[in-house]
Amino acid sequence: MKFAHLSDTHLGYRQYGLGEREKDFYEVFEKIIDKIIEEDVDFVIHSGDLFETAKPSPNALLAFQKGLLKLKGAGIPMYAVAGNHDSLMRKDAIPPQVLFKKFGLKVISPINTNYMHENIFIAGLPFYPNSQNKNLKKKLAELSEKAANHEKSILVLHQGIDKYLPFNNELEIGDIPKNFDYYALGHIHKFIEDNFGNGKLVYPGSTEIWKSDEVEDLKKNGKGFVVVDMSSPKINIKRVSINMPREFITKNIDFNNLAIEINSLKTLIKNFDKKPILNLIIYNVKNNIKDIYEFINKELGDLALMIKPNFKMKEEKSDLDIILKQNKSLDPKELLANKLNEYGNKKITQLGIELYDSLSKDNQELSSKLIQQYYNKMLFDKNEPNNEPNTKKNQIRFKEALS
Ligand SMILES: [Mn+2]
Repeated sequence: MKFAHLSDTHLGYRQYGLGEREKDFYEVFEKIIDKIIEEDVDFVIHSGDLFETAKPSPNALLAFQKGLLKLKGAGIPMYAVAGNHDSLMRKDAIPPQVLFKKFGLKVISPINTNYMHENIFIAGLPFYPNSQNKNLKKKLAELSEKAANHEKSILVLHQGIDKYLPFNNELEIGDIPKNFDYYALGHIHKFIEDNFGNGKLVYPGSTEIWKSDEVEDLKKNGKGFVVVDMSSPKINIKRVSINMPREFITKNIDFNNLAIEINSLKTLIKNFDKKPILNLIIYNVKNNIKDIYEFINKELGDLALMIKPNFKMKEEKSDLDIILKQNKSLDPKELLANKLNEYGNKKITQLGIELYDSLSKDNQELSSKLIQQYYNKMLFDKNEPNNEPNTKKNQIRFKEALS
């Protein structure tokens, strides 16, 4: 018994507002369906975020309908849960997946939590937000109990788990029941394969680059789906990668070599089938962003679908950098003294150091005494006792002293 597991296809996503990117997502989905049929599997599991939104456009719905009917023609049914993208977080709302029941889609929902595919128990739940955590755990316990009656079982979920997603997760790894054989997960967009419970836990990842930080995962694992073979007790997982329709290129460019680097990029991309997305990080930039922007656009504008430039200014050295360079010491008292010396007034330096000492010991009484003494010495004659700092005369003298 073999099945294909995919997730996070995000049909209808118009990345950067570009129709071309929307089509890329459809193209990848079509390729995946063809590949699944080639793999001659018995059924397919989709772990959510089938669509980008809970109200997909007719184009997105048609792209899915086309793929689903192709599978149906090949005698391959599909089981699916809704993800956070294709659910409306509202009571009694139904996900767009429901539209395809008549086309043979087996929707796994809180009402229809489980199916039998021959001897395999397939159970699951749609995405539950954090606020529904208790409910989710209760439902998981119920499914685990049901699975105990079956020899082979699959749990389908669209959730973040702390072990793989440290922030923004809804479940801890300990919350997942251990008696399933395969955990068909969705939500995390990179490919994850782990041992868990009796068997394997897999996030196939998104099928296209949904966010530019997924490029790294694409390079490492490829984008695509997995084929799971459950015929023998030891589960076998095969990763199937799909060629992406379009390249994402990230390049760091030193402004001092701008012309050369842009030219080499131009040579690289000019024969691409589809215009790439360019992520350009240009560093050592002075105050000429507008000129650089215009230059890049003139050179590459026609060859790229989108250019995302990121300008990094040439760094100005801070005071602290200078002090640290001059003094290799990190002793705060020494650094303070060096800084105060810049005023060229020994008395100020001395006051600063004395205040540093007294305030380090939280001796506020001594500190105010030191300040009082300093200003008395600086502002008033010794012959003029009982000076009150707030008299008008004193304020004027104070200003003169500072100017
Ligand atoms: Mn997703």
